[in-house]
Amino acid sequence: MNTETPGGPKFMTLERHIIEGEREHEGATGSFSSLLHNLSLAAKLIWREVTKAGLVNILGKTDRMNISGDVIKKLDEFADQTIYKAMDHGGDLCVMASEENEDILQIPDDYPHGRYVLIYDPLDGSGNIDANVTIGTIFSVYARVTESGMGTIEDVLQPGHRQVAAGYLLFGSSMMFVYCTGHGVHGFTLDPSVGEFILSHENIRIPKRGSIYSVNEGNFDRWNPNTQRYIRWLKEEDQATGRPYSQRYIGSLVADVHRTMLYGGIYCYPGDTRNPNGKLRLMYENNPLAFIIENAGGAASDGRRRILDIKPTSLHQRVSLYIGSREDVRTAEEFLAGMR
Ligand code: AHM
Ligand code: MG
Repeated sequence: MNTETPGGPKFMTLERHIIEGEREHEGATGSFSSLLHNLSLAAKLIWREVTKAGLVNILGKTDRMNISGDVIKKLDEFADQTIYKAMDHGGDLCVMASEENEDILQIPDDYPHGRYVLIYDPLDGSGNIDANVTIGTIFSVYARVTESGMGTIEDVLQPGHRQVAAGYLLFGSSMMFVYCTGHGVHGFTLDPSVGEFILSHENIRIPKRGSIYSVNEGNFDRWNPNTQRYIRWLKEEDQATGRPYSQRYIGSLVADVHRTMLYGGIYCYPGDTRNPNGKLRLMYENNPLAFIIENAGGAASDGRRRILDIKPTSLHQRVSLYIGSREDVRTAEEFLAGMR
């Protein structure tokens, strides 16, 4: 999409971008656009709460645990419920799944059931909330595989390459809505004075190789020797290959991957002796971010397979993640295969 006009750059809002994208698809019904529109409303509602978090004592832990055993904080619940409520009535979805819920989430009987499936991590990096560090929401959209009526687990458990869209919201020093429908990755920044997302990062491309690695190195002793050798290699001095790499780790996956996409390099969450498949969830975290990074020219792997080719077996399945610049991910795979 060209944003230049004789009078200067177009004023490209998210709304306009979505509608212009829809016009490029013959036979589009508007359902997909309405889905993205409702998500952008949820984004603003969550951002409003996030900015007030320290003021209204919304923080603090509830005694409920999520399916992965983490204590859920109240802001997670708010984000979870807000997304569900913003999306349940539009007639665009047949089923949803949220990282905070054990089972799939049905659309209420009294609302129409649509063609799409929404999978989301309502508030990723929530361990960072109390420290006012960037957190985010990750989402993934598929077309249903069943014919009609209520969606099923079969509609949800599709491999990542079948995503029709993915994106994330970033609650940082500004609020961003980044999304991809398979035609480039585009980032919009919220202008709070008018309440609109404005195109700020058009067609993001990740560098082929970077000089930053991002991993929780506190787990070093739990990694297998190949993983350890790879991380050690990144830290060795060698001017010819641009090493040592710098290390950055926010501890919010969505923020670490966003930085990796803009600056290049690699984010890793390897399997270890405690979590053989790592910590991150295929459906809620790895697949949507892999779809985005691949569309930005990067790569995402579990160490030996392309993330988007993995056939999911369960809703909360965990998979190791190596994501970022194409050449960095290839180097990681070579180390993990014992080739280097
Ligand atoms: P969550 O906050 O949705 O539970 O996601 C898991 C988070 C990721 O955002 C982050 O990258 C990772 O857990 C950090 O884990 P660790 O503390 O083991 O480094
Ligand atoms: Mg998460």
